Amino acid sequence: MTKACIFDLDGVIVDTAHYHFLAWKRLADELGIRFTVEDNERLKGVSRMQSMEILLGLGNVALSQHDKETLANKKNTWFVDYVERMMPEEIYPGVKALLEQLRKQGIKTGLASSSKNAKTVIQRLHIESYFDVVVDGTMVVHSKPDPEIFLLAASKLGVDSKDCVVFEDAEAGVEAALAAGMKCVGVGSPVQLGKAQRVIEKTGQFKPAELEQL
Ligand code: B16
Ligand code: MG
Repeated sequence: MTKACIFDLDGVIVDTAHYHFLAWKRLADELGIRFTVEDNERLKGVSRMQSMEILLGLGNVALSQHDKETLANKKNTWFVDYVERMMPEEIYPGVKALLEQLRKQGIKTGLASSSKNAKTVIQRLHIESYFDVVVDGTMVVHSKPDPEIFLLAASKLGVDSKDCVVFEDAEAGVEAALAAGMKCVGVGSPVQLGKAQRVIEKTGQFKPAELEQL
């Protein structure tokens, strides 16, 4: 029986995934690396420094650790610029209603984002109070597809993995949820997220009654 729903942030609650893409694209252009929307799928859900490595790998570019960190920080300042201009209305339609319905039914809600900017994003959206627990990229060592972030969220919620359902837009995130022994609803394309128990187009279209059919 589902006792908790754990939500990814970027691409599930709000389209910050697009802001990450724009910031990485700007860096790729500066470095002369060809970087497409398809390439960006591999960056979803993984940490900032792992994303940096994937981007450099695409261009066969080798840099020192210091230079990689400098460039990743630069990308982050561009991403944070987007986040600071975000409006609360940017939350995906139906997400707040879903969170409210889940809680009314006694189901706990958690947020588990690889992003070190997750707290700022949910503050901008005014949705901190909708989650019983928030776990972000500052609190884990291993990023998705490692299950650490979801296991930490479940332990903070006091719920067994088998009773948790994760909502994820990234292939790495679906893998992490399954590795944690949880069920997963993929949000996006079945091409990337086919391993999830169910794939939906938009988070807001999901109904709590569907949890028991997973
Ligand atoms: P930051 P999520 C992830 O967030 C993004 O999907 C991923 O593209 C990004 O690299 C990662 O956060 C780290 O973000 O640079 O802000 O720390 O999808 O797990 O909510
Ligand atoms: Mg995501």
